[in-house]
Amino acid sequence: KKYNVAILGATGAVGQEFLNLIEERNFPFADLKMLASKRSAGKKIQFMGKEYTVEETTENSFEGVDIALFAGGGASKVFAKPAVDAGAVVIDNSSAFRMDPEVPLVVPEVNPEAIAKHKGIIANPNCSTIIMLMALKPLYDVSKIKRVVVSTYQAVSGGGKEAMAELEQQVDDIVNGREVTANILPGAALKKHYQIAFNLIPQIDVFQDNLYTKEEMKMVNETKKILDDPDIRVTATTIRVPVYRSHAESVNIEFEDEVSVEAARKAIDAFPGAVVNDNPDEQEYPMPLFTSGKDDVEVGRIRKDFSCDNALNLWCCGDQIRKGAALNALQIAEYMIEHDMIKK
Ligand code: 2RA
Repeated sequence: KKYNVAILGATGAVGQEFLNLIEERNFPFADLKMLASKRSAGKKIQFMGKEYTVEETTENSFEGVDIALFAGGGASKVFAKPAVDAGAVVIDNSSAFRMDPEVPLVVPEVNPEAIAKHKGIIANPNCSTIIMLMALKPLYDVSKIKRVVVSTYQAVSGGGKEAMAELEQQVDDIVNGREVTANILPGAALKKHYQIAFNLIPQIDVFQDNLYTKEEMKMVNETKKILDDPDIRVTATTIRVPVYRSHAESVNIEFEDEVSVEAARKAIDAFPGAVVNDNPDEQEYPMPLFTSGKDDVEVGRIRKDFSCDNALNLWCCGDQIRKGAALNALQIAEYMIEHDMIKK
């Protein structure tokens, strides 16, 4: 069977990765529609030997579409219902529907059983949540997790193509002695912007009344929903770092029972989509430069937390655009195809 696919946000970093992965994974598509904002309409995209013209997304863009891959952003709220009404299943990378009780929030390796409950929309979790859960889920199956403390080191790709270009431009300006400008990070719509090159910015998304950012609360709330465990205690600090496209995370985990480093390594290595890269004697550990462009989330620096009973520390890295967004969404579609869950 082949499926008619629409990509909403085809010209962005995640949209481009959808196309890379569709080709790389031989995704069974028949028709392919490239949808974007009015600003991008008319652009040409060469893909698998064919030229596509980007169309402006309208409520009528989804006639005959089986699978609508939404790259993220505000358009999701506007076009999810028209797409579902037209008969498409929407896999949405934006945060619009993630906490909606009617919408499954899915990491296919972690909670695939949630997919069947969908009512037309399936939400892709936030990239930093996906990457963390690829390390947490295999450990959760060894011993129930009571508490997670995570600090993230998030690539500029999370801010989109513009943020990646801004990092590159700032480094170039610094190296060439030119004045540095900042207009994108920590967020284009925010009133203040700061240099990211050779700097760290402790803000991703807007601040809430509880002094956490939306990004930090996404990690807290999404983890509870995906693990279906309202009791798990999570606290997060999310930081923007001058790295191109892999997020890195330092995670402290408290379990109900003692989990040895060996048991943790074994469980993670057996978990599809996660690999252990953890050999201190050989200075081997995950680094964002080397997980970029790869599917797997790498986990290392696994060690006991001596300050707390039944606790471990670990370090994990994963490509934010790939497993953190486009790959996870496409794997949801693949799972649905494998289990004949998509009406043709
Ligand atoms: C970020 N997780 O890293 C957010 C959205 N991609 O900016």
